[in-house]
Amino acid sequence: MLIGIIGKANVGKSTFFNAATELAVQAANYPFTTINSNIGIVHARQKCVCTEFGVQDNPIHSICIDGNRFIPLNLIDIAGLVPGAHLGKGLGNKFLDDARQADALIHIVDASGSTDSEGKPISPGTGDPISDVRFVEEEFDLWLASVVSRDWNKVSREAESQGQKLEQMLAKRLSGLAIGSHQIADALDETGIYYKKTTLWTQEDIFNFCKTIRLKSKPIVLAANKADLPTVDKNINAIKNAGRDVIVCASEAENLLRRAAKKGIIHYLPGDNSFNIKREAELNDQQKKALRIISNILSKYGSTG
Ligand SMILES: Nc1nc2c(ncn2[C@@H]2O[C@H](COP(=O)(O)OP(=O)(O)O)[C@@H](O)[C@H]2O)c(=O)[nH]1
Ligand SMILES: [Mg+2]
Repeated sequence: MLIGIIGKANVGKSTFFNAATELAVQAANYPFTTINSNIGIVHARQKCVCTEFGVQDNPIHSICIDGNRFIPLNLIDIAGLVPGAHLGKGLGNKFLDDARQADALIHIVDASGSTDSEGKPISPGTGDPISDVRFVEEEFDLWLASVVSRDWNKVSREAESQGQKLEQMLAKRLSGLAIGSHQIADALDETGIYYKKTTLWTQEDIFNFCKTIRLKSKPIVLAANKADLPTVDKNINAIKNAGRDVIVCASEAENLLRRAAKKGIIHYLPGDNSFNIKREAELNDQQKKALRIISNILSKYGSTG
Protein backbone atom coordinates (compact mmCIF):
# COMPACT_ATOMS: atom_id res chain seq x y z
CA MET A 1 0.00 0.00 0.00
CA LEU A 2 1.44 3.34 -1.05
CA ILE A 3 0.14 6.54 0.47
CA GLY A 4 0.95 9.82 -1.23
CA ILE A 5 1.27 13.22 0.43
CA ILE A 6 -0.15 15.99 -1.73
CA GLY A 7 -0.78 19.69 -1.27
CA LYS A 8 0.33 23.08 -2.51
CA ALA A 9 3.86 24.32 -1.82
CA ASN A 10 5.05 25.10 1.73
CA VAL A 11 2.20 23.55 3.65
CA GLY A 12 4.54 21.16 5.49
CA LYS A 13 4.50 18.07 3.26
CA SER A 14 8.19 17.31 3.72
CA THR A 15 8.03 18.10 7.44
CA PHE A 16 5.12 15.66 7.71
CA PHE A 17 7.04 13.08 5.66
CA ASN A 18 10.17 13.45 7.79
CA ALA A 19 8.21 13.21 11.02
CA ALA A 20 6.18 10.24 9.85
CA THR A 21 9.15 8.25 8.54
CA GLU A 22 11.41 8.96 11.53
CA LEU A 23 11.38 5.75 13.54
CA ALA A 24 11.16 7.04 17.09
CA VAL A 25 10.96 3.53 18.44
CA GLN A 26 13.27 0.53 18.58
CA ALA A 27 14.43 -0.78 15.22
CA ALA A 28 11.88 -2.95 13.50
CA ASN A 29 12.51 -6.66 13.11
CA TYR A 30 11.90 -6.52 9.39
CA PRO A 31 14.10 -4.80 6.83
CA PHE A 32 13.75 -1.05 7.23
CA THR A 33 14.50 0.72 4.03
CA THR A 34 14.10 4.16 2.64
CA ILE A 35 13.25 3.24 -0.91
CA ASN A 36 14.49 6.55 -2.25
CA SER A 37 14.69 10.14 -1.15
CA ASN A 38 10.95 10.75 -1.23
CA ILE A 39 9.60 7.30 -0.41
CA GLY A 40 9.79 6.00 3.15
CA ILE A 41 8.14 3.67 5.62
CA VAL A 42 5.53 4.90 8.08
CA HIS A 43 3.74 2.98 10.79
CA ALA A 44 0.00 3.02 11.31
CA ARG A 45 -0.86 2.51 14.97
CA GLN A 46 -3.60 0.31 16.34
CA LYS A 47 -4.22 -1.70 19.50
CA CYS A 48 -2.25 -4.94 19.43
CA VAL A 49 -3.99 -8.30 19.76
CA CYS A 50 -1.91 -8.90 22.89
CA THR A 51 -3.84 -6.15 24.73
CA GLU A 52 -7.11 -6.41 22.85
CA PHE A 53 -7.59 -10.17 23.20
CA GLY A 54 -4.97 -11.01 25.83
CA VAL A 55 -3.18 -13.43 23.51
CA GLN A 56 0.54 -13.93 23.05
CA ASP A 57 1.64 -12.07 19.92
CA ASN A 58 4.46 -12.76 17.55
CA PRO A 59 4.59 -9.95 15.04
CA ILE A 60 6.61 -10.67 11.93
CA HIS A 61 5.81 -7.81 9.59
CA SER A 62 4.94 -5.21 12.20
CA ILE A 63 6.11 -4.08 15.65
CA CYS A 64 4.41 -4.32 19.05
CA ILE A 65 5.39 -1.64 21.59
CA ASP A 66 3.65 -1.33 24.95
CA GLY A 67 0.60 -3.15 23.61
CA ASN A 68 0.37 -1.04 20.45
CA ARG A 69 0.83 -2.52 17.02
CA PHE A 70 2.70 -0.43 14.44
CA ILE A 71 2.00 -1.57 10.89
CA PRO A 72 4.32 -0.47 8.10
CA LEU A 73 3.05 1.33 5.00
CA ASN A 74 4.88 3.12 2.22
CA LEU A 75 4.67 6.90 2.10
CA ILE A 76 5.65 9.14 -0.78
CA ASP A 77 6.39 12.87 -0.49
CA ILE A 78 4.99 14.27 -3.72
CA ALA A 79 6.11 17.55 -5.29
CA GLY A 80 3.89 20.52 -4.34
CA LEU A 81 1.13 21.71 -6.64
CA VAL A 82 0.67 25.23 -7.92
CA PRO A 83 -2.36 26.49 -9.86
CA GLY A 84 -1.85 25.44 -13.48
CA ALA A 85 0.17 22.32 -12.58
CA HIS A 86 -1.83 20.19 -15.02
CA LEU A 87 -0.43 22.41 -17.78
CA GLY A 88 3.08 21.60 -16.55
CA LYS A 89 3.42 24.70 -14.34
CA GLY A 90 5.80 24.36 -11.38
CA LEU A 91 6.74 20.76 -10.81
CA GLY A 92 3.45 19.66 -12.34
CA ASN A 93 4.85 16.76 -14.30
CA LYS A 94 6.92 15.47 -11.42
CA PHE A 95 3.82 15.67 -9.22
CA LEU A 96 1.79 13.63 -11.61
CA ASP A 97 4.51 11.07 -12.04
CA ASP A 98 4.64 10.43 -8.29
CA ALA A 99 0.92 10.77 -7.58
CA ARG A 100 -0.19 8.18 -10.08
CA GLN A 101 1.33 5.32 -8.06
CA ALA A 102 -0.53 6.13 -4.84
CA ASP A 103 -3.44 4.04 -3.56
CA ALA A 104 -4.60 6.77 -1.18
CA LEU A 105 -3.63 10.37 -0.52
CA ILE A 106 -3.05 12.58 2.49
CA HIS A 107 -3.77 16.15 1.45
CA ILE A 108 -1.84 18.51 3.70
CA VAL A 109 -3.40 21.92 4.11
CA ASP A 110 -1.82 24.96 5.73
CA ALA A 111 -4.67 25.45 8.19
CA SER A 112 -2.94 28.47 9.72
CA GLY A 113 -3.54 30.35 6.46
CA SER A 114 0.02 31.68 6.36
CA THR A 115 0.76 30.87 2.70
CA ASP A 116 -0.81 32.08 -0.55
CA SER A 117 -1.94 29.75 -3.34
CA GLU A 118 1.63 29.49 -4.64
CA GLY A 119 2.98 28.75 -1.16
CA LYS A 120 4.52 32.19 -0.56
CA PRO A 121 4.47 33.33 3.08
CA ILE A 122 1.71 35.80 3.95
CA SER A 123 0.47 37.04 7.28
CA PRO A 124 -1.07 34.15 9.28
CA GLY A 125 -4.85 33.91 9.01
CA THR A 126 -5.09 35.66 5.64
CA GLY A 127 -4.70 32.57 3.45
CA ASP A 128 -7.78 30.60 2.39
CA PRO A 129 -7.36 26.86 3.08
CA ILE A 130 -10.76 26.01 1.60
CA SER A 131 -9.87 27.39 -1.79
CA ASP A 132 -6.49 25.59 -1.49
CA VAL A 133 -8.30 22.28 -0.97
CA ARG A 134 -10.42 22.98 -4.04
CA PHE A 135 -7.61 24.03 -6.32
CA VAL A 136 -5.38 21.06 -5.45
CA GLU A 137 -8.18 18.57 -6.08
CA GLU A 138 -9.18 20.36 -9.25
CA GLU A 139 -5.60 20.34 -10.56
CA PHE A 140 -5.52 16.60 -9.95
CA ASP A 141 -8.78 16.10 -11.85
CA LEU A 142 -7.71 18.38 -14.70
CA TRP A 143 -4.50 16.43 -15.01
CA LEU A 144 -6.40 13.14 -15.16
CA ALA A 145 -8.70 14.72 -17.73
CA SER A 146 -5.70 15.75 -19.83
CA VAL A 147 -4.44 12.14 -19.75
CA VAL A 148 -7.83 10.74 -20.78
CA SER A 149 -8.60 13.34 -23.45
CA ARG A 150 -5.25 13.18 -25.26
CA ASP A 151 -6.07 12.48 -28.95
CA TRP A 152 -9.64 11.79 -27.84
CA ASN A 153 -11.25 12.21 -31.27
CA LYS A 154 -8.94 9.68 -32.84
CA VAL A 155 -8.98 7.21 -29.96
CA SER A 156 -12.75 7.31 -29.45
CA ARG A 157 -13.40 6.85 -33.21
CA GLU A 158 -11.03 3.89 -33.36
CA ALA A 159 -12.51 2.29 -30.26
CA GLU A 160 -16.02 2.63 -31.69
CA SER A 161 -15.12 1.25 -35.10
CA GLN A 162 -13.30 -1.71 -33.54
CA GLY A 163 -16.15 -2.39 -31.11
CA GLN A 164 -13.68 -2.08 -28.21
CA LYS A 165 -15.21 -2.18 -24.74
CA LEU A 166 -15.28 1.25 -23.13
CA GLU A 167 -13.73 0.05 -19.83
CA GLN A 168 -10.87 -1.53 -21.76
CA MET A 169 -10.16 1.59 -23.77
CA LEU A 170 -10.16 3.75 -20.61
CA ALA A 171 -8.14 1.22 -18.59
CA LYS A 172 -5.48 1.42 -21.29
CA ARG A 173 -5.55 5.22 -21.13
CA LEU A 174 -5.26 5.14 -17.34
CA SER A 175 -2.72 2.34 -17.07
CA GLY A 176 0.02 2.91 -14.51
CA LEU A 177 -2.36 4.91 -12.35
CA ALA A 178 -3.27 2.13 -9.90
CA ILE A 179 -6.90 2.27 -11.07
CA GLY A 180 -8.95 -0.95 -11.33
CA SER A 181 -11.35 -1.71 -14.22
CA HIS A 182 -14.28 -2.18 -11.81
CA GLN A 183 -13.57 1.35 -10.55
CA ILE A 184 -13.74 2.58 -14.14
CA ALA A 185 -17.06 0.81 -14.70
CA ASP A 186 -18.50 2.23 -11.47
CA ALA A 187 -17.31 5.75 -12.33
CA LEU A 188 -18.88 5.55 -15.82
CA ASP A 189 -22.10 4.41 -14.27
CA GLU A 190 -22.13 7.19 -11.68
CA THR A 191 -21.23 9.86 -14.22
CA GLY A 192 -24.14 8.65 -16.37
CA ILE A 193 -22.06 8.21 -19.54
CA TYR A 194 -21.83 4.42 -19.65
CA TYR A 195 -24.04 4.23 -22.72
CA LYS A 196 -23.13 7.56 -24.34
CA LYS A 197 -21.15 7.18 -27.56
CA THR A 198 -17.54 8.14 -26.77
CA THR A 199 -17.35 10.24 -29.93
CA LEU A 200 -20.06 12.42 -28.36
CA TRP A 201 -18.33 12.88 -25.00
CA THR A 202 -17.74 16.52 -24.10
CA GLN A 203 -14.78 17.89 -22.10
CA GLU A 204 -17.22 18.18 -19.21
CA ASP A 205 -18.10 14.47 -19.46
CA ILE A 206 -14.41 13.62 -19.35
CA PHE A 207 -13.77 15.94 -16.40
CA ASN A 208 -16.73 14.56 -14.42
CA PHE A 209 -15.63 11.00 -15.12
CA CYS A 210 -12.09 11.86 -13.96
CA LYS A 211 -13.29 13.47 -10.77
CA THR A 212 -15.40 10.41 -9.98
CA ILE A 213 -12.58 7.98 -10.73
CA ARG A 214 -10.20 10.00 -8.57
CA LEU A 215 -12.61 9.88 -5.63
CA LYS A 216 -12.87 6.11 -6.04
CA SER A 217 -9.29 5.16 -6.75
CA LYS A 218 -7.39 7.68 -4.65
CA PRO A 219 -9.36 8.49 -1.51
CA ILE A 220 -8.10 11.63 0.20
CA VAL A 221 -7.71 12.39 3.89
CA LEU A 222 -7.38 16.10 4.67
CA ALA A 223 -4.70 16.97 7.24
CA ALA A 224 -4.98 20.49 8.67
CA ASN A 225 -1.34 21.20 9.43
CA LYS A 226 0.48 23.86 11.49
CA ALA A 227 -1.92 23.30 14.40
CA ASP A 228 0.57 25.01 16.71
CA LEU A 229 -0.36 28.39 15.21
CA PRO A 230 -3.26 30.33 16.73
CA THR A 231 -5.02 30.99 13.41
CA VAL A 232 -5.92 27.33 12.77
CA ASP A 233 -9.16 26.98 14.73
CA LYS A 234 -11.20 29.29 12.54
CA ASN A 235 -9.98 27.54 9.38
CA ILE A 236 -10.53 24.04 10.75
CA ASN A 237 -14.12 25.00 11.54
CA ALA A 238 -14.54 26.48 8.08
CA ILE A 239 -13.29 23.24 6.46
CA LYS A 240 -15.65 21.17 8.63
CA ASN A 241 -18.54 23.51 7.83
CA ALA A 242 -17.80 22.96 4.15
CA GLY A 243 -18.70 19.32 4.82
CA ARG A 244 -15.20 17.87 4.83
CA ASP A 245 -13.65 15.59 7.42
CA VAL A 246 -10.30 16.82 8.58
CA ILE A 247 -7.55 15.58 10.88
CA VAL A 248 -5.79 18.28 12.84
CA CYS A 249 -2.07 17.88 12.44
CA ALA A 250 1.12 19.37 13.93
CA SER A 251 3.99 18.04 11.80
CA GLU A 252 6.74 20.16 13.26
CA ALA A 253 5.74 19.17 16.80
CA GLU A 254 5.66 15.48 15.84
CA ASN A 255 9.10 15.82 14.28
CA LEU A 256 10.48 17.28 17.50
CA LEU A 257 8.80 14.65 19.69
CA ARG A 258 10.13 11.74 17.65
CA ARG A 259 13.66 13.13 17.68
CA ALA A 260 13.52 13.72 21.44
CA ALA A 261 12.14 10.19 21.95
CA LYS A 262 14.87 8.69 19.80
CA LYS A 263 17.51 10.43 21.94
CA GLY A 264 15.84 9.04 25.07
CA ILE A 265 14.97 12.51 26.40
CA ILE A 266 11.25 11.78 26.51
CA HIS A 267 9.03 8.70 26.43
CA TYR A 268 6.62 9.14 23.54
CA LEU A 269 4.99 6.80 21.06
CA PRO A 270 3.64 8.27 17.82
CA GLY A 271 -0.09 8.78 18.30
CA ASP A 272 0.16 9.25 22.09
CA ASN A 273 -1.82 12.06 23.69
CA SER A 274 1.01 12.96 26.07
CA PHE A 275 4.71 12.34 26.75
CA ASN A 276 6.94 12.00 29.80
CA ILE A 277 10.19 13.87 30.15
CA LYS A 278 12.84 11.37 31.24
CA ARG A 279 15.94 13.59 31.32
CA GLU A 280 14.75 17.08 32.22
CA ALA A 281 18.23 18.18 33.36
CA GLU A 282 19.51 17.99 29.78
CA LEU A 283 16.95 20.45 28.43
CA ASN A 284 17.58 24.18 28.07
CA ASP A 285 14.85 26.75 28.68
CA GLN A 286 13.96 27.02 25.01
CA GLN A 287 13.54 23.26 24.65
CA LYS A 288 11.42 23.15 27.79
CA LYS A 289 9.26 25.92 26.39
CA ALA A 290 8.86 24.07 23.07
CA LEU A 291 7.80 20.90 24.90
CA ARG A 292 5.29 22.90 26.96
CA ILE A 293 3.76 24.29 23.77
CA ILE A 294 3.59 20.78 22.28
CA SER A 295 2.05 19.44 25.45
CA ASN A 296 -0.72 22.04 25.08
CA ILE A 297 -1.30 20.97 21.47
CA LEU A 298 -1.60 17.32 22.57
CA SER A 299 -4.11 18.15 25.28
CA LYS A 300 -6.11 20.33 22.93
CA TYR A 301 -6.29 17.97 19.92
CA GLY A 302 -5.57 14.55 21.50
CA SER A 303 -2.48 13.88 19.34
CA THR A 304 -0.30 15.51 16.70
CA GLY A 305 -2.55 13.91 14.12
N1 LIG B 1 4.35 26.42 12.52
C1 LIG B 1 4.51 25.34 11.78
N2 LIG B 1 5.26 25.39 10.66
C2 LIG B 1 5.39 24.26 9.94
C3 LIG B 1 4.77 23.03 10.30
N3 LIG B 1 5.08 22.10 9.37
C4 LIG B 1 5.88 22.72 8.47
N4 LIG B 1 6.08 24.01 8.80
C5 LIG B 1 6.92 25.01 8.12
O1 LIG B 1 6.41 25.26 6.82
C6 LIG B 1 7.47 25.49 5.90
C7 LIG B 1 7.34 24.55 4.73
O2 LIG B 1 7.54 23.22 5.17
P1 LIG B 1 7.88 22.04 4.16
O3 LIG B 1 7.76 20.78 4.93
O4 LIG B 1 9.16 22.27 3.45
O5 LIG B 1 6.67 22.21 3.13
P2 LIG B 1 6.41 21.51 1.70
O6 LIG B 1 6.81 22.48 0.67
O7 LIG B 1 4.92 21.31 1.69
O8 LIG B 1 7.18 20.23 1.65
C8 LIG B 1 8.76 25.29 6.69
O9 LIG B 1 9.24 26.55 7.07
C9 LIG B 1 8.32 24.48 7.89
O10 LIG B 1 9.14 24.70 9.00
C10 LIG B 1 3.98 23.01 11.51
O11 LIG B 1 3.41 21.98 11.93
N5 LIG B 1 3.89 24.19 12.18
MG1 LIG C 1 8.59 19.55 0.25
